[in-house]
Amino acid sequence: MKLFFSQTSPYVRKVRLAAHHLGLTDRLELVTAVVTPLAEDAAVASVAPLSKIPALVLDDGSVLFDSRVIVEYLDHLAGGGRLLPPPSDPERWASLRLQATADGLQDAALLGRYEVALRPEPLRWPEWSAGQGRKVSRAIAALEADLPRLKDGAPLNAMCAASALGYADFRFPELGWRTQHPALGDFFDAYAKRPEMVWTHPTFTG
Ligand SMILES: N[C@@H](CCC(=O)N[C@@H](CS)C(=O)NCC(=O)O)C(=O)O
Repeated sequence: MKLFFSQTSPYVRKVRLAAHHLGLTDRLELVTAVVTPLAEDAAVASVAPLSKIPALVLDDGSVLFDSRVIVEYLDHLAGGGRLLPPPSDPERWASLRLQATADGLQDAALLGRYEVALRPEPLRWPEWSAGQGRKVSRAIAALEADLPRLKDGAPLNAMCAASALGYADFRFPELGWRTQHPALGDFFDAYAKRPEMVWTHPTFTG
């Protein structure tokens, strides 16, 4: 399978963490793609209408995109039920909410990033950026409130949170979120030492 990928994308990182947990890393051929709303990657756009990464091209040529869909597919390939509790377990819905919180943190941080990296300075809108920043802050607080689930819950919980917090650190180190959320900081800093976190760490060249 081909995974359109960038080392800086937190959504891709979540997928790679899941693949590692499931023993599927070797099945993913990483294909580098540089995508922004202003610069599409022709290869990605030709298979995925939104031209976003991650996008996964299966061996039969069909394509899956959106990290949540890809993660579910990988879990299915690995036998199912290894990332999330079953639908009969209320914890499943708590895990999916946690994933939505972490993905939403990434969405807001990415929009904040595009605002400074892509939008011409005269067109920037500080109030809008501040609104994205508030979403990021509330999402981080919500992740800390879910700390027991990050430590002892379904495996996908920590992968989602770690990808999102790693992206916040990478793009907005000045946020200093550990000051207000030291327990979450301790959790993340310990989790970030895992080998799969180290080799999926975002880099400026990725
Ligand atoms: N909901 C999507 C979001 C994916 C996404 O926004 N990826 C970014 C890279 S980090 C992207 O492809 N941006 C290009 C664009 O917005 O055109 C997912 O979970 O996969």
